[in-house]
Amino acid sequence: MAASGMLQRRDMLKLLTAGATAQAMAAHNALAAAPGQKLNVLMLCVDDMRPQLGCYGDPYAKTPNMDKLAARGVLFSRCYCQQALCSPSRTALFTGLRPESSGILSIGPHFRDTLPDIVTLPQHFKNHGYVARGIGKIYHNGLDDPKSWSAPHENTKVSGYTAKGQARLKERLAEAKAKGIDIKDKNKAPYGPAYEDPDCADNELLDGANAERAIEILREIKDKPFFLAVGFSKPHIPYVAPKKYWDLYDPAQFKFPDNQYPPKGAPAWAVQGLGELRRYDGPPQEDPLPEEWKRKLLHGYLACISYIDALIGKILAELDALGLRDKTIVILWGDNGYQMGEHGTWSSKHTNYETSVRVPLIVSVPGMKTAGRTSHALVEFQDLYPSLADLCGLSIPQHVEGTSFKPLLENPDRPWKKAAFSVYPRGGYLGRTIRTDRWRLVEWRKQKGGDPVVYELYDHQTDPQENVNLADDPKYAATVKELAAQLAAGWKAARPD
Ligand SMILES: [Ca+2]
Repeated sequence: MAASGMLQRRDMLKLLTAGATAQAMAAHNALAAAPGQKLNVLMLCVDDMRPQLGCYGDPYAKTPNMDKLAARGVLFSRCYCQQALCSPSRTALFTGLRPESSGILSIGPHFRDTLPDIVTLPQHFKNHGYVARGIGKIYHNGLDDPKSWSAPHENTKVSGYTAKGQARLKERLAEAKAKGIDIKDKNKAPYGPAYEDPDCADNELLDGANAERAIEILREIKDKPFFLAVGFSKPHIPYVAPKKYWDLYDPAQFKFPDNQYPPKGAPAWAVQGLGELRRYDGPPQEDPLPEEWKRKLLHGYLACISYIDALIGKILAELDALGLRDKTIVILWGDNGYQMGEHGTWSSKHTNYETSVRVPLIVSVPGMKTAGRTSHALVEFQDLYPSLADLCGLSIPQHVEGTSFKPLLENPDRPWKKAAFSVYPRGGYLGRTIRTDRWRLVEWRKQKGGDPVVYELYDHQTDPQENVNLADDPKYAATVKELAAQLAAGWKAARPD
């Protein structure tokens, strides 16, 4: 009997009773390291990169290196972050606690303020004899966690702007100050240019410089078991990438989403406006956003994605050159989804909709027999901690609120979780959302003062763009009730059987 893929339990029993123990166990442990060998982890963390990649079927994105990684791994088509905002999303991933459990539902405070002894994902590896290193944006900027790392987290001192961009930012801050605006207030200070397309080398901008340093770190730690996290700050706006990546695209060809309006029947506060975008220098204040700006923003976003793709290519080439690929799990993710026109908003996340919470996730494990496959199972960022621990033979700490998806890497089509969960606080409400195979329900409860509870319901079978809220249609009352109960029952009740 061929031992390809994950054996079914009954096949396993058959083999065991037939005395073919060794063969069965070898197949069962297909994703385990060889005895005495520890698998390394290379984690590639990309800021605000939605699943707009070639390997996700995007018609524009030029991402040959990430596509190649997908061909060597399993691509998850329905992975959800737990909150569409950098710090809460990353905190959930790295602490193993969902945003409501950690209390981190905004950029600050630091999780150590309330969870001083929590063991983070890199720290767990460090505690098990790994060298845990981080460079670039891993935790949110300014909220690093020294306990996570074996050596201090690094970030090269290179700007994300060119000298011209930096000068323009300074100028805007001085103008704001002169107008009496408190520029130390993070909610009021203006930002720099929305985009730049300098004719420069990759390493003249922050991410390129960090990628070079990441390669040096790889060389330093190559002989020890390592957990290396490399964080990229693009394609988060401002869209600054070397010109050669802009030149990969013809913006005249771009077609925009046909749902540039809020979902019909959605509460007014549920959709993000253009306020954040308009703090950058460039985009006009008037509505609607002019067509040329829409083209410019998508052009810049894609240029940045291609820039990061090239840097990831360099790091993976080094992994190969050092002979580490066969000993290293490579995992790539974007920390939240993004709207580029969907629901009428641009260059933003900050919602409970599919466009904000669905994220790219690719996992490549040495020796996997499922390389190049896609899993459509529902998985969550909460699952990364237990999955990586499981794949490397480490225990899974009790506090971790997720499920190892190792079985999906062995059989991407197997039945899996019943639901994924995310949250977002908006307009004085806390919006909690559940995504099942077919539905998305959002339940909005006032953060202060109780009632009323407001629902949104979207049917992905007929409305994959989430354009029509069905919650108030009496025909769907039973569905709302059922999903609300499932939401209340939470993640434990949604675990795979
Ligand atoms: Ca982000």
